Amino acid sequence: MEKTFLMLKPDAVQRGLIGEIIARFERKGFKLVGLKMLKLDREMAEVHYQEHKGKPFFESTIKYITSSPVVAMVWEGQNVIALARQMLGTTNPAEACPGSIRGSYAIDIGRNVIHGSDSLESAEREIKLYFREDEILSYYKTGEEWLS
Ligand code: D4T
Repeated sequence: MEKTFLMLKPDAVQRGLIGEIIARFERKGFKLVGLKMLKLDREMAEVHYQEHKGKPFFESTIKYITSSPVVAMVWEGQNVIALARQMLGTTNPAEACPGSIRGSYAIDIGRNVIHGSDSLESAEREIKLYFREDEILSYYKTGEEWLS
């Protein structure tokens, strides 16, 4: 089954949005298979955002993402990578659909509350970056037979 990496950013933690955002993915029908809270150091943040090194927003993004704890998660489900990105909304909350997570809870591109892998390749890379294999669980979740 497909897996994706989602991360609640420092503003989501500080603004008390952890439960509300996790609930959206639970209600959608996805399965939480990995969860940890951590504070990123600069090295880890630079690896996470390596594709943006040298861009004008790189430094501010690193400062923001390392400013406070984050919640790192692995979610599992049919087509979860693309569907989770839809649920997140566009990178810039100013353009995100009002019902999406960024459209509901964020205003500024530099404080967009959540990260989600944008492809199978990045999901695999990001899951490996944050989780050891034994930290990702495989289990039956009640009701999953009603999802497809
Ligand atoms: P992340 O990776 O944080 O989930 O965001 P996205 O996948 O939706 O978007 P991204 O990689 O293009 O951007 C990474 C991160 O940089 C911030 N950013 C981005 C910014 O402050 N200004 C900008 O112009 C862009 C493009 C927001 C997200």
